[in-house]
Amino acid sequence: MKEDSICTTGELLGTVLAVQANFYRVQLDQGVRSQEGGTAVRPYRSQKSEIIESDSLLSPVPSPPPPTLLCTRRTRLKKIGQQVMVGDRVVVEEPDWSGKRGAISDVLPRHSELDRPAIANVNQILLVFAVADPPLEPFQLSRFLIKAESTGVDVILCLNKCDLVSLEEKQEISDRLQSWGYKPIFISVQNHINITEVANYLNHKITVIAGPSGVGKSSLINMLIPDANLRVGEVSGKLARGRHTTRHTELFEMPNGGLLADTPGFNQPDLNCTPEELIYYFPEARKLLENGSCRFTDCLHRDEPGCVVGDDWERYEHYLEFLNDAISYQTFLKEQSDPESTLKLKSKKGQNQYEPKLETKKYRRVSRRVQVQNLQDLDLEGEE
Ligand SMILES: Nc1nc2c(ncn2[C@@H]2O[C@H](COP(=O)(O)OP(=O)(O)OP(=O)(O)O)[C@@H](O)[C@H]2O)c(=O)[nH]1
Ligand SMILES: [Mg+2]
Ligand SMILES: [Zn+2]
Repeated sequence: MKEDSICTTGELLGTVLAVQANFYRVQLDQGVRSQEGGTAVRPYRSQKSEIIESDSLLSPVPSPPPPTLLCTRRTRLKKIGQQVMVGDRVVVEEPDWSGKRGAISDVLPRHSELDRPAIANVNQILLVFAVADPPLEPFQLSRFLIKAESTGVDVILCLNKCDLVSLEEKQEISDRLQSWGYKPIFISVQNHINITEVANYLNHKITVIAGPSGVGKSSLINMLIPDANLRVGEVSGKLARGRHTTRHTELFEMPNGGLLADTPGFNQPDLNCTPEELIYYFPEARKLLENGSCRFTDCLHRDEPGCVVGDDWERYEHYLEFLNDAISYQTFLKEQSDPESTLKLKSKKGQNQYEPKLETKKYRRVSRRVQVQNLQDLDLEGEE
């Protein structure tokens, strides 16, 4: 069947599962070939807000896993600087079925792109926290949620280890998160609670699992995908550079379709959004802004008159704190884009590049720095 479809066009579509050195592990679509750049079945689509997809009905009987080929990237793609990322939808040419090799000749447009981990076409982030052990830290949870929201892909919140708390405690957490605009799924990997429910969210999607160290991310993946064999309980956030840590990004295939990526637990995701957009990553504040607007269009919702957001919501303090971060980050970016302030221009091997200046104390010896910069400019002009 598959071979037949190749013979007619010589072209196949697949998804990049992993990048290893200069090779790309590509899982081909099930019995599907490309048709004028489109596909008959696109297994991993972006369908925001739509959780259960109707095309799961297309394959009621589990089919054998589609073939995986180790592929190189065509020189043409290298020449035009076209990168291939994990998660990319690619066109594969010249499949060698016995050697399981092929060549990537084209990359379809991405509908999303995460940078840490670097994965294209992610549909959703499954944020995993534990209700206990490690204890649920609201500020940390908030930070992860904001980071996840800022990627623009859907966010699912999953709270593991519910075997460790009472029903009342669970209810309290649930009420609190509801006021934040989230409806968490309580699970216990250990006691097999609600695992199927989580699995249903993951069908036919590319999902990245994120969350702090020790909450049970790898345990969950191992339960969902027994073949994944991820190490559990060995890696802590602080030791995450140890030799057991997975350094490369890899997508694991769910038994019923759907791809999952594990991430090493990190405890403080960086926030790098602008001060203006930050408020939109708080669902509870977003709702207030949907129902009205602030008097000033550049309102940062601190204590400006006529602000519809106000301070009457639990995470307001978090907002103010993240806002400070966002403002500092913006200042940092501005300085970076103004080479005279923090960077110096160096000429290496005939190429100009910016390097950070060693001096970090701000507002000192400005005139001297400007002088040095001018001298460097002169130097460069002299070289030309
Ligand atoms: N009580 C309880 N313990 C669990 C549960 N799920 C996982 N654990 C334990 O939690 C510990 C950490 O699990 P991991 O799966 O390694 O956690 P992780 O999120 O992958 O951690 P990092 O890889 O460091 O980011 C292990 O000792 C697991 O056995 C659960 O549902 N209940
Ligand atoms: Mg892990
Ligand atoms: Zn406002």
